[in-house]
Amino acid sequence: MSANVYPVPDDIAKGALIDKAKYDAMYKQSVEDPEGFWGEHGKRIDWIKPYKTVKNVSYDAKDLYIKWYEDGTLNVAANCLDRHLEKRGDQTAIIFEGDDPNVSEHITYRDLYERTCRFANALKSMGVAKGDRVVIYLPMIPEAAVAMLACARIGAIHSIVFGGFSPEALAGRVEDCGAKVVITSDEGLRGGRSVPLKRNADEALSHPGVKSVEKMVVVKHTGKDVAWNDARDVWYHEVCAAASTDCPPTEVNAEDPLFVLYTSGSTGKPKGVLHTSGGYLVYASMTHEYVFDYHEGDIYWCTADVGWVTGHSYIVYGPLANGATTLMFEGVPSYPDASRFWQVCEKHKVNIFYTAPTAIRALMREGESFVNKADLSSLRILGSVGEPINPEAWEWYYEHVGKKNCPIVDTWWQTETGGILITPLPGATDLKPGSATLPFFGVQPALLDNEGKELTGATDGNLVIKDSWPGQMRTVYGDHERFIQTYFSTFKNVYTTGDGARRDDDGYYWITGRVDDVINVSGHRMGTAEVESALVAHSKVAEAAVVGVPHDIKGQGIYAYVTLNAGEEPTDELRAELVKWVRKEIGPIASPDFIQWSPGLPKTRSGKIMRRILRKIAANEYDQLGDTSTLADPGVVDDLIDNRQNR
Ligand code: 6R9
Repeated sequence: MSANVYPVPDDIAKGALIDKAKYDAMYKQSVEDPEGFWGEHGKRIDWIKPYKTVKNVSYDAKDLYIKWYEDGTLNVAANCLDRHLEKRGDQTAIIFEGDDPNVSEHITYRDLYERTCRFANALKSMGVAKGDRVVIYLPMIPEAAVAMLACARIGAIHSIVFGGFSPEALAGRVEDCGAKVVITSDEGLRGGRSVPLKRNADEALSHPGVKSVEKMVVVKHTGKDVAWNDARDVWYHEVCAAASTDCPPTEVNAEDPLFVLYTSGSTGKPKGVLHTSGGYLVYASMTHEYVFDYHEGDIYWCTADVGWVTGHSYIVYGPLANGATTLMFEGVPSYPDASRFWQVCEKHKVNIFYTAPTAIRALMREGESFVNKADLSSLRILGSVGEPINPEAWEWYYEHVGKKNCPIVDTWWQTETGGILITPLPGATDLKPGSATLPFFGVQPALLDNEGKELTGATDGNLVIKDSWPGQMRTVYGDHERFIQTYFSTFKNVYTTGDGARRDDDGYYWITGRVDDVINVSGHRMGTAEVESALVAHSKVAEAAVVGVPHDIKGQGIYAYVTLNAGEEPTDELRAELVKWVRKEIGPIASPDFIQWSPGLPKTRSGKIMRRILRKIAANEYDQLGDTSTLADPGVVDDLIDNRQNR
């Protein structure tokens, strides 16, 4: 745990939407009177038929239901577009920044509205109706947002598959949700290299299990020649040109599905996480406004991909519902060089910047000179999401990117939660590097022991949420039983997050990682994140991943994979030095038993380290690695096996 505390800066507190007193009062109301609180805040979006019932929830595994605003009706796209036209039709809704630094485009709310209406009509003409599933397999281009909003406009359910996924992964998802239409592009572009999306989609649709797809819509992006199936394929620009810009929004019920998003669990095939319309939009827009202290006119940039939940809630739905200007970036942080993020911040005068710890560590490794090249004076708020941010990376982000005057909101949440649950609010929360701090309004975290007993005070335990919030997932698509089993069976009458956390004396939460990543060394519980954080705090270490390894005496030993900073020599002396260092940082109990030099770590395409693979290699069970198809670079695995330490 880092000892540093960063109080709310005075100028931020003064201008912020929520200060300390307001946070306390609103939080109190939100948990004492959820109906009153969410009844009031539900009005932040436009309803066609206003709701009378706010909340109707039972967490009882035998009779489970989660409903918010259940008798209200609305249209999500109309909330993101139509209602802004009068006041901000000419304001930029989306800034597109291409992979190529010379390509960018401003799209106004009116333009986005018209594009969405045209494409919605085009989808209708292909027979897509309310409740039908549409798979979106696109790069980070404005058409991805248009496609999402067009589905929402006609009540169709979108399911985005990240453009980095393989044909196999795409096929599995298309089959599971029974999509009628797949939307893709000729190619994607990332870091100057093209990705054959249309070819992948063709291959996916040729899988024998995929029988539901009637049409494939193809966006011409790079202009590359692609194979064509006349009976099935249509060009996006052609169907849009033929369609009208007049498309009345379809009225949907608050509990009608908005999207399905597949996410991997600890077991089995990916789950289709289903989110509905009303509660999700209320929660995404409200968290976007308060967590990022969003003010009218701010330029907001979330670097996620729309293929992940962060892109859904915090590139598209939250910001657009709030009438914000949201930046969509097609490229990668390292292209053309490691200053790209900062160049983009300067170019578009970004005020709010939201990214992932893995990106920060990678850029930190390249040194400050890349940050210092850019004018970052427009930045006001920084954010982090996706994994625990180690204090070392936090401090670097704070000092070199934020110049010590931008609060960092470390936002903890999950695909399942729809929006941010535990987070600082810039004007209300003193920061501690590495802590996601305090719950958002309406969120009641609790820590349970393994028997399900609630723990009080400063302690660590299984992180659960005691009551529902409007953005919560409603079911696993096509498998409600799995939903109940996964989230409501381990512990009774709570939502089980699968994460562990520690609460400190100030009531701050420190996420320690997935509970299956907790290791037990001689009867002492230790979060792998804690050891990683210690290793990364060493000046020669760029990144570290720690797993438990079977140990005859201790039960579990500690196995560390370490990536050194560019130019550092991997020597036995340095190994010994790192062991000493960790003993010093945490204590002898945390001494790594093995340190393996690893030039690369196995990561998913969203940047999460796949510890399952690291555990198998450490345990010498590298013949049982399981599915490695979701790895960004499967090649790193061979190197790790060749150089394993525990032979
Ligand atoms: C939004 C997102 C969810 C898992 C979650 C946790 C980890 C996310 C975090 C964090 C510590 C944070 N996680 N944010 N851990 N601090 N600020 O990432 O969704 O892809 O479903 O991942 O990511 O372990 O359970 P998702």
